[in-house]
This record gives sequence, structure tokens and C-alpha cells, in this order.
Amino acid sequence: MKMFKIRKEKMGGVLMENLLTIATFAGVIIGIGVGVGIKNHEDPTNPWLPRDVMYLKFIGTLFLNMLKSVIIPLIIPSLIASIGSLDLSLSGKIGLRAIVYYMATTIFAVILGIILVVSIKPGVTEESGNSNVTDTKHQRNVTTADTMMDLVRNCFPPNIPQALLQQYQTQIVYPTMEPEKFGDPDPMDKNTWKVKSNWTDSTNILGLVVFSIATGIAIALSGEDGIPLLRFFQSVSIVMMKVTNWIIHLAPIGVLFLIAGQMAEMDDISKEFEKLGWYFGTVLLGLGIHGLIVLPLLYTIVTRTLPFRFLLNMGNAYMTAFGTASSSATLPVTIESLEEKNGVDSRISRFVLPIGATINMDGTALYEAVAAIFIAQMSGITPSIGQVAAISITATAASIGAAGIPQAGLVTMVMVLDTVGLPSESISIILSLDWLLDRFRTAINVLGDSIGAGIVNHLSQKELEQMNQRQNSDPENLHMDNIKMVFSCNKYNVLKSQ
Ligand code: 7O9
Repeated sequence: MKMFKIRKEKMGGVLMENLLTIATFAGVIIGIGVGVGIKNHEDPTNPWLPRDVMYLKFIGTLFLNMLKSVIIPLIIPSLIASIGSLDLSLSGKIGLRAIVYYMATTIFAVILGIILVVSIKPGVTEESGNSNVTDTKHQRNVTTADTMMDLVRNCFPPNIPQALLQQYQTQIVYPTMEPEKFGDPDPMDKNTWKVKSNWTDSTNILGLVVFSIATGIAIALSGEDGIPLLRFFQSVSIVMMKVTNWIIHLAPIGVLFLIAGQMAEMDDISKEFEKLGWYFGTVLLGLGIHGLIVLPLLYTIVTRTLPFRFLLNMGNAYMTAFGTASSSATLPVTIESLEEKNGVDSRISRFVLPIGATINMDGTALYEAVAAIFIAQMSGITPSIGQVAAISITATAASIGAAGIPQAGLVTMVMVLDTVGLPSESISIILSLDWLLDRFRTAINVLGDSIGAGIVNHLSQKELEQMNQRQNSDPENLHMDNIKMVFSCNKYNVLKSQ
């Protein structure tokens, strides 16, 4: 009787989950429809005011806020607990596999993007070279070296509560900003620059992740003494997963209003497409090849199973990524779909996904490389092989470091442009379509993270099995084993019943 009940509940759950994916898909389509409708019926003499857009966005904003609110309470305890509950040798191996996957796929994405943009040449037109973007007398408030050092500095925050709110940023103070002190020196003369230390208001996620990994390792090393803390973090992550589950059910309506609101806000998009259509197509083609061919193929080769089921099961996460344009806000959905539908062990998913969301952004890397070469083409510059290599390296670094750089989007793009000597103002060429491409590249970022977790899960089966056995055969470890089972089975009620 009990078995039957459980099975019935499970079947109901499966239906519900699929219903949710279908409803979220409908939300995306209706959102686009509403957006197109608004744009088509907009009276040019009486366009939508920012206040109208704000009203339309209201529901979407609530959904986005809810998702963002669970990031820290879910991700940090999950990461600590998953590392804390693994054997150290095991977590080292799993971590290494994940890092190899992240590096290999990101580098592949950049190379793919560069091959496409160099062969399609979307920025080479009759007028290119005439634009004034090659003006090199520009001022930036950071240098690439400063940004890189900020990144490393942000890995080791001096104060953990502060890291929840602020990250560190070095800024250049040009002499011209303080003419009373410097007279009128040349602003390009590096010797006259002063540096300023700034704390900017954005969560230092890199610092929190590094500290969580260290805490997880310390728990694993502390044996008996670490268990209460491990249990605490496991309990927090289980409870937060429940909250996440509620929020996920709002996805259909949330993405609808997020997309409709964004579309109501935009300028005449057809004009942008006329100007940037080839560029848009190149980025989209690159993202498409990477996300729909390369990564699924890699998944098939490694796991020897077809990727369609896996990808379909993650549909909700991809659509949420498209709706929110944020892979970190999507992370709770990604974790849920991966564990509940694709059966990925939660010790793996909660270990590799937070790290993946922080440093693995294939879509972003591809986008930045394509954008930089496109802007160079528009400016009439043909980058040399050496410059292309430099762009590849900075685009890869930018995608790895994005979470550790304040105002990442702009700063990282400037960094990549700087490698070919293009001024920061030339970003304005591509800015009008950035919001739309952001949604596509975010979906690919999430796809890359999820396939990575699937692959690492497959490769780590033997070790996970070994670990389960080792614990079962060691009576001393029994209480430890219980905790691990609670965590890996993801049964919300087991903790209570113990
Ligand atoms: C895109 F996983 C967590 F919780 F640890 C985590 C939390 C926040 C991980 C990362 C972040 C985070 O803030 N990341 C971040 C990402 C910050 C600034 C910029 C970006 C880059 O975002 C992508 C892009 O613009 O290409 C894209 N929108 O994947 O979210």
C-alpha cells in the first residue's frame, strides 16, 4: 500500500515537472508575443514611459528577486557540505575532472568563435575604417593588470561578512582629475597616475566560494569534530532547496514578464538588426554550434548515452537562464533539475555547479572573442595572429574572472578590446544588442555547467560507489554514513526522522 502511494506520488511529481517545463516554455513564447505586440502597437507620439515598463516588469522582478535571494543561503552551504561530506582524495579527483572540462570547453568555445568571426567577417563593410573608434586618446579607470590583481585579491577577502556585500576594486586617478595638484600633465603618462582603493557594492562571490571550499576541506579533515557543522550546512541546504522548489513553480509567469518587460524597454530592434545582423548571426551560430553540437557530442562520447533526454530534462533551467540573463540566479533551478530529473548525485552537483557558475562561462568567452574581433573589423583593423591569440587568452580569462570583477560586463569587454588597442568607447557599437545576446549566452553558460556536471557525475561513479561501500563496511563511521545518505538521497524528511 505504502509502495503504491509512493509510486503514485512520484508519477504525479513527474507529470508536474513536465507540466512546469511546458508552462515555462509557454511563458517564454507568450512573453515574446506580448513584447512584439507592445512594440507593434506602440504609438510613436506616445511611447511607453519607463514607469509603464516598470509596471509591466513588476512580476518578473519579484521572480528574479526570489531566485537571487536563495543564491547565497543555498549555494554556500551546499558547496561546503558537499566538499565536507566527500573523501578528500575523491573531492580532489572530482574537482580536477571539473576543472579540465571547464578549461577545455571554454578554450574550444573561444576558438570556435574566432574561426566563425574571422571567416564570416560580419564587421567588414564598405564603410569600415571610416568610423572614429580608433581614437586612442582615451581614459579608463582601470588597467588590465589592476583588474587581474583585483581578481586574485577578491579570492581572499579580509572580512567574510563584508564579502557578502562588497568587493575590492583598484581605480586610477588621472592627474587631470586633480589639476590643482598636477598642473596639466599628459593623461597618458603612466607616471602621473595615482591608484585608489575602492570597495564597490557587489557580492564578492569569488571570495565566498574560495572560503567555502577551504571550510569544506577543513570539515572533511576534522572528523568527529566537524560533524555538527557539516550537519548544519546540510540542513540549511536541504531547507533552502525546498524554498527553491516553490520559487521554481513561479518560473512560467516570471519569465513571461521578464521577457515582455525587456522587450517593451528596447528601441527599434529592426534598425539594430540591419546594422548588426551579421554580427548577431555570428554570435548566435557560434553559441548554437557549441551548445547544441559540441557539448552534447562530448556528453555522448564520454557517457556513451544519447544527450537528448538529459538536455530536455534541463529545459526549465535553460529557459530560466534565457528569462533572467543570469546563470547564478538560475543556479537553484539548475541544481534541482540536475538532481531530481537527471539523477546526478548531489555530492557532485553541489560541488561542481557553484564552481562552474563562477568560473565556467563558455557562452561569455565565445561572445567576448567574437565581439572584440567584430569591433576591430568595424574599425578597419585586421588583427594579427598574435593579436588574435591575445584576444583568445583575455576572453578566456575574462569569462573565468567575471564573477570576481566589479561591473564585470563592461570591464571585461574593455579588457579584451584593450588587447587590440581599441578604445573602451567602441563598446557602444555592440551595446544595443547586448541584452538579447546576454540571454542566449547565459543559456549556453548554464548548458555548459549542466553537461559538465553530468559528465563528471558519470566519470565519478566508481569513486562514489567506493565511498559508499567504505562507509558501510566501517561501523565506526556509521553515523557519518547516515548523514551522507541524507544528503545524497535528498530526502527532505530523513533528517527529521533520525
Ligand atoms: C551569465 F554560484 C554562485 F552562487 F557562487 C555565483 C553567484 C554569483 C556565481 C557567480 C555569480 C556572479 O555574480 N557572476 C557574474 C557573472 C557576475 C558578473 C558577470 C557575470 C557574467 O555573466 C554572464 C555574461 O554577462 O556573459 C551571463 N549573464 O552567465 O550570467
